[in-house]
Amino acid sequence: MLTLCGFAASNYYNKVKLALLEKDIPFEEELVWPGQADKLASPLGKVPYLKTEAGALCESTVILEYLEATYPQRPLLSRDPFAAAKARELLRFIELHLELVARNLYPEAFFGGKISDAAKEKAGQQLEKNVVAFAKLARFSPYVGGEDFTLADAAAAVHLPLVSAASKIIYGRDVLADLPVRDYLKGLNERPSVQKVNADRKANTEAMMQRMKQ
Ligand SMILES: N[C@@H](CCC(=O)N[C@@H](CS)C(=O)NCC(=O)O)C(=O)O
Repeated sequence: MLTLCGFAASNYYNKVKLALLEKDIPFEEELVWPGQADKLASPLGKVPYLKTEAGALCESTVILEYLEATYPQRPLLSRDPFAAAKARELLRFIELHLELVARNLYPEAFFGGKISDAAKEKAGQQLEKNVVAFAKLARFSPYVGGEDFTLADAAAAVHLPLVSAASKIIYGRDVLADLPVRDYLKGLNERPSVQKVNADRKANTEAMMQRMKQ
């Protein structure tokens, strides 16, 4: 049995959870808060990490690739190498060029902290540029890469809402406003996997906020 370790308020955790649910792979969840990670399983102390019979794995995209290679059912990557590479390309853009840049804003946007004006300006400039590039790759027809739900959607479903929310709070403008992200997310919300991930996220976010207050 696979065990997904982390907490359900985490977007990276939810990316993996969504793929597990979409592929209908049996798994258990183990609640691991920041600072509690097993450093042998995840040397940087980050979540998620996945415990498998062969050992533990960290880094969410590596875990997705492992799941895809190990469980061919309900594929989330095309068998066509080029189409599969295009999905990976989108996934990389979403997590590296959008989420990771927007992440600089989270301490102030979501956690009551403060970031410098210089940091806001730098992230803002990078986001503007990267969103234009992302828009050239994304299709939203109806999935982010085209007709099929892929690993790129597992990332988009959890990362894009945070990019929108953080930019709206910090700049007063959603950097993704010119893309059909809202309708796309609405469509995804019809999937039981996405509904489950979102319901668990909401419950866990409340628990996380309580925990941070204490
Ligand atoms: N590149 C990592 C990022 C994971 C990540 O940043 N996880 C956050 C939670 S969303 C975390 O564990 N933060 C705690 C820390 O960095 O100590 C992945 O894709 O798994």
